[in-house]
Amino acid sequence: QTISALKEHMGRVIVVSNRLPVSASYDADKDNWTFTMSSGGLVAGLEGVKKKLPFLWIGWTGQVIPKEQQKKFEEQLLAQHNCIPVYLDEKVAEEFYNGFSNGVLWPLFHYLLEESGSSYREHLWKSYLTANQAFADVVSKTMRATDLVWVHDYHLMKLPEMLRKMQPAVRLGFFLHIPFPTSEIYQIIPVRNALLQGVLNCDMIGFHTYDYARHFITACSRLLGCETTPAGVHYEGKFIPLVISPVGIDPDKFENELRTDAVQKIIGDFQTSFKDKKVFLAVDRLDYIKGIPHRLRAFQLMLETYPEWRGKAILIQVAVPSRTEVEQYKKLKIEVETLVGHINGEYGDLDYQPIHYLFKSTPFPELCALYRISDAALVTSIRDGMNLVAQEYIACQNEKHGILILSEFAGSASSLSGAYLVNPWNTHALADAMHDAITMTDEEKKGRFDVLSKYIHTHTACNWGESFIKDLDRVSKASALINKT
Ligand code: GDG
Repeated sequence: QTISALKEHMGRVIVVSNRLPVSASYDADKDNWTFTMSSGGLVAGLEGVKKKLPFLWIGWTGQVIPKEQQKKFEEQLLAQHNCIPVYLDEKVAEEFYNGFSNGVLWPLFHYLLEESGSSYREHLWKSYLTANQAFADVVSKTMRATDLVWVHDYHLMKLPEMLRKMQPAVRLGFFLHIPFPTSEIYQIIPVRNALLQGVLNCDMIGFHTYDYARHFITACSRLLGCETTPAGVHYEGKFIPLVISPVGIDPDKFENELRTDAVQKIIGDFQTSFKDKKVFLAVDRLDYIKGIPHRLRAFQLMLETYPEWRGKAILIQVAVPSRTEVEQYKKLKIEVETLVGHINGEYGDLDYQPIHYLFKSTPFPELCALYRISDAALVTSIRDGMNLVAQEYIACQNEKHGILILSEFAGSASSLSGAYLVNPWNTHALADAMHDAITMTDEEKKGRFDVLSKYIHTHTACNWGESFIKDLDRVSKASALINKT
């Protein structure tokens, strides 16, 4: 069944995520808002669904919109982007977003106990609940009985339960974009039962990998005493199926960009600048889950162990500023910049800088050109739900067949066979992997690349979004029927 056929019986797809996919600016002279669309993985994943089905996106604006401007803001946002805003008061937003979501859940779900354990506070949890209720109120006011509501990620784990109370018949799905940790770790959080009960109010729950789903099932069984099967969880008289659905990218977007004259020119410039060099590339938000210090130390060890690469191998590290107000991110920035300074000071000279470090977002054309010209990508997160950079690198490589060095701890390691898998905590193994990547035979490189390229073209973002919606439609129809009988 094609997704367009769903139109016959269903209303709209309502996507709910913490942030709306647009940022807004106001021109007071013209009393006019302009919106810039952001380009995250979720935006790409929903592209197909948006074109084929009536669609709405509900989320927080991420900025304060003065009361007197809200009416105009809402009208324009709806007309131009099918988006509906959730407003949060500044203190609630800070405690819900920086405090609880990014200060407690994010580190815990990525197995970072030190960063998480000490930051749990009762008032942060209260703000998380207040914010989730604010989302539930907007969704409840907006939705109609035939709509499908698809909630995203760790910021909104209580929303399904709150919405279910207000709209018992709502057809509701949830997708977790980050890892769900083993229950041994998960059970640390004081509100462990409340969070599970929150998402179990959905008709279907999605994860990137089989392991995340397995961990979730174990947590439901051990902590809530639910009956479970490998396919899902029994909760309050209903069976909630889990789906394993690793998100993809839109490879065409990258391939089309690479064909433009502008990008071809940038590629030419980079090739001149980095002539006779082997280029390693890393692209991440500056986040402690991405293993940036581990990677820098391994690069240093490679220069130490294989001195033939001194003067000849460089690492370009794009580190996009992220969550800059959170203490751990400030500390990480200092650690990374100290290491970069140390390695460049130690191994560089007047004609050679080993690490090119950029603390800024790179424009899309430059990003594609960097993916294209580099000999190997380093995706060496210490934990990562999936990681889309790994796939984007492959989409841009083409006949160059560069090597993807990929952490065993990234969700994408489960699907990207063909990648060179490493344990980022093993500095020696990572240093050796770097050396191997730039000395590998063309034949092996091509073999690995062909497998990866086939995968990213068959498991696209668009397929991901469409298949989730189709599955959710099917299971929520079935559960509605069971509930009636
Ligand atoms: C979360 C999970 C999961 C990065 N730097 C620049 C730039 N980017 C773009 C990349 C990519 C995106 O940002 C990053 O996506 P990731 O998947 O790698 O990582 P998270 O932001 O941590 O995302 C993750 C994802 O959700 C989806 O479910 O895969 O595991 O943590 O698209 O291209 N884009 C531009 N300039 C940059 O400098 N233009």
